[in-house]
Amino acid sequence: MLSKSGLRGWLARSAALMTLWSLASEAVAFTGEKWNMTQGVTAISHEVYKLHMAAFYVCCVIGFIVFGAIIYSIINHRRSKHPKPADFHESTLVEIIWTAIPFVILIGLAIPAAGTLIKMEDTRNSELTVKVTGFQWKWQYEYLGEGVSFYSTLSQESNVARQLGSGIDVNTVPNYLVDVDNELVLPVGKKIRFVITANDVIHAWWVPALAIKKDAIPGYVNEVWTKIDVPGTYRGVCAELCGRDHGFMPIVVRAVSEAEYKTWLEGKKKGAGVEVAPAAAAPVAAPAAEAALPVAAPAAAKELSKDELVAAGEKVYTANCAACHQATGAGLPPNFPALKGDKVANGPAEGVIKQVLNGKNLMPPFKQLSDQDIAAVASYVRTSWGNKGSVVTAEAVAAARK
Ligand code: HEC
Ligand SMILES: [Cu+2]
Repeated sequence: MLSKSGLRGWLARSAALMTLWSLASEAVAFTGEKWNMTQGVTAISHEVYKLHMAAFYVCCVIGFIVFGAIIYSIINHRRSKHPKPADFHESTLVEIIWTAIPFVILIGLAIPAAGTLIKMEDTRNSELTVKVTGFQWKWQYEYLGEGVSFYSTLSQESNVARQLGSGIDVNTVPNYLVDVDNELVLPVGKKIRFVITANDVIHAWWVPALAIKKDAIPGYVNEVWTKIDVPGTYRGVCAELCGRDHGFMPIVVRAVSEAEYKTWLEGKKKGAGVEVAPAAAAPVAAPAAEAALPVAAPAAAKELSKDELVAAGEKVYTANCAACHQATGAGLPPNFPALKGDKVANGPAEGVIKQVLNGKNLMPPFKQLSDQDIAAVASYVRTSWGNKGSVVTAEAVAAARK
């Protein structure tokens, strides 16, 4: 039969054990897929994951020992048990031990981490280089030596839904805010080098599945590399607070087989500068069969009807202009003028082309857009919301660039 105080002690000890047990199981549950860092799809990302888990378990053990000692002391050295506290102090031995142990732990963690860091920095012998440039607020990808370069902006669907008062339930938008118009397509099993920079402010290119998070700094070129093992779509975001639309410049990497990548790259080259719908690049048509067909003229050379031009322009507008001038063309006065009924939009075509190519004050230049896209967006703003301007041709834009 337990005495009253014996029972109390027993209860307290059980409570302490239960607390520790629940903490420990919490920690183990934490390592589950849902909450934990993901393992990623590259050898490096697996190493990073292992480092993360090693550090995590070291923390668990330390936590267990430290909290165990605290709880043990609270229970066993409480005042009701020891009304007169011990009054020892200073112990050289204890101080040496509690300095040496953390030192050993830190070195033990630093050695494997340094090994992985050195591997991450080694961009030698890459088979393909992609230049990544951060813009406010989009990414540009340039396949060096291939003549392929394009911008990757927030998908239209997300962009429309995110506008104030869009009335769209964002839960119905697939991949809301983590989807783009043009994905970065990469081959699996190849060492790919990225050179990362920015055109305006500091951004950071972050794709967790590849264990890459690298600052994109104007005037500097940072290097990093990857070799993706598993085909798939991997999403990331800009990881450096880069201004108002920082949250709206996601990254989508689509890793495909070597053959698929080649087909896609060829498709991009044919459409040089013009957006190629992913369907055109999909590996449905075997390359051989495609070669037998007459080569389609690049989309840029195709004459668009006025309606097609304006429809294309609306897309360019939503992606590039609506943030400031608003989807309704009403702008956000006083800083961002309305284009509805605006004298520049309704004036000579030249004026709009120049405005878009060169920007002005708070408006950035958009010369990175293709002639076709600028012609389309200029036509759109000149003919929408009751504006009475003329449509603009790609030739007029090309002429204005000179
Ligand atoms: C970052 C915000 C921003 C974006 C994005 C932007 N603009 Fe502007 N835009 C401005 C500002 C600010 C002005 C006024 C410039 C000034 O005169 O100081 C302006 C002026 C204009 C004007 C002349 C209007 C007037 O009365 O001065 C046109 C036309 C125009 N923008 C078209 C566009 C088009 C087309 C796009 C997309 C390709 C675009 N803008 C994207 C901020 C922006
Ligand atoms: Cu950014």
